[in-house]
Amino acid sequence: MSTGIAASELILNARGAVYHLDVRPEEIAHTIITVGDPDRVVNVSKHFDRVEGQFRHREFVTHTGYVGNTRISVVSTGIGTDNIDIVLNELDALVNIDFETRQIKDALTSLRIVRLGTSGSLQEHIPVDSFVASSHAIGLDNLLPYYTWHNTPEELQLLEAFRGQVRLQPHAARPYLFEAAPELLGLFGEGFHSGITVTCPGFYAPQGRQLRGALSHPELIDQLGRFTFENQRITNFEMETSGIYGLGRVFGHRCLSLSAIVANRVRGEFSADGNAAVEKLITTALPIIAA
Ligand code: R1P
Ligand code: URA
Repeated sequence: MSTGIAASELILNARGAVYHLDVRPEEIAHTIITVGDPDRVVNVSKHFDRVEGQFRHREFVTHTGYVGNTRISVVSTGIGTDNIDIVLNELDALVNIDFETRQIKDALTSLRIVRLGTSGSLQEHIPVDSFVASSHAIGLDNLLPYYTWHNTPEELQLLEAFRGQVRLQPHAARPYLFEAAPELLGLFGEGFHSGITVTCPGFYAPQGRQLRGALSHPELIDQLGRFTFENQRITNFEMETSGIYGLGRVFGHRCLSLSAIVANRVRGEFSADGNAAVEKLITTALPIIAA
């Protein structure tokens, strides 16, 4: 029998926990909520009926517990798809690699992963403090090109329309696209706008914000807001969803991203109380995720 995945590739610490998350296989649930902000983890787990474990390493905080009979782990990712690479790989390893033998398991587990995050709206009619469920993610970041994956014909059509209508700078990463898990998206109709979410490789110029650094693509917000294909529009942008949907496809996990809109970039408005909007998103989504 082979020695399995090398110690340099699947890195385990002294307590047998995976390197960045510091979580052991028995400490993670199969329903996962991801949040960007480590301080948001407790704002989710305070609504659990019981918390059975709390883990923290760097920006990765994990609380595992129960809502009713549903075991849930809430994990902070920090900001950006580079962090999503770490979190999604380590979550997958926790359920699909045997840490004793370092072999991939014969029977694979498909996690349910729901992001509860914040986001900027690209449509005038999607105001601050409203919620968006991301039907698709378009990645302007550079994570997924390092993996191999398959797209559906529908995804490729939408991506081609995007590439035709939104002309990025020649040196920008090539955009990629994935849809949400339909069975999760279907749970969040009422009270949620639904649309395409663009994931950006930064918060300022990559989202068209100019403080002192001049923009190479000043028309970006306008072009994203005007994009349309078969009645589908881009609703919002943020910094993780493409990585979650993309690695969800690579590993066979079911993913959905939900956002509280804290900025409206068409109206130039920012939420007066973004924390209250996020709290409302958590209390709206958690019972549905746990049901
Ligand atoms: C930027 O302020 C951060 O907020 C959004 C973006 O995706 C980025 O991570 O999400 P979170 O509030 O979940 O971190
Ligand atoms: N998060 C983002 O990435 N962009 C915004 O405008 C607001 C939150």
